[in-house]
Amino acid sequence: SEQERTFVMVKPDGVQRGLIGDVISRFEDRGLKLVAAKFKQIDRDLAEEHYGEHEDKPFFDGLVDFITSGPVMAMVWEGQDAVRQVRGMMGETDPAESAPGTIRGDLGLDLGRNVIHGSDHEDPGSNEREIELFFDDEELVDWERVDETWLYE
Ligand code: YYY
Ligand code: MG
Repeated sequence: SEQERTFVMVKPDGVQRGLIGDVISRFEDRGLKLVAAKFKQIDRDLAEEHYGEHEDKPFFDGLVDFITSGPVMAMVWEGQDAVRQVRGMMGETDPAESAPGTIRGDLGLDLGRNVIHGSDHEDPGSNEREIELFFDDEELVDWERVDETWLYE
């Protein structure tokens, strides 16, 4: 299967709770490669564009309030089938429905405070769109992990 890139962000609840390191460790341990990272405060315009698919939903305003309520850790991770693999590691949208062992299943309890965002494998192109929204091309770093020959056949 293909090498691909996915957009991930530790949300304000995860930052405030000191969970950035835990989330990064899970992706590093899995063998995914960090390609870009940016700790930033999202403004309302960016939040509304990022979550544009949900603009008609009843939870939209609360979601924008939440995601702009404190800094986030925005990242790009690369690997084989990365979009779907990261979604699997995240668990379900609702932490209460997420299996233990997943990020949301281990680190959260409430739907509106679910610690992490990841591009949706059921929305093809969302990864590229989200990466472009948060990062300039020159911020994406081209490098090789020393263990790549041991991670892939
Ligand atoms: O991609 P994912 O984050 O798993 O869920 P989405 O359906 O894209 O919703 C985005 C975001 O909105 C979700 O992480 C929590 C919040 N949300 C909510 O507060 N209430 C809902 N009923 C659905 C989603
Ligand atoms: Mg989504």
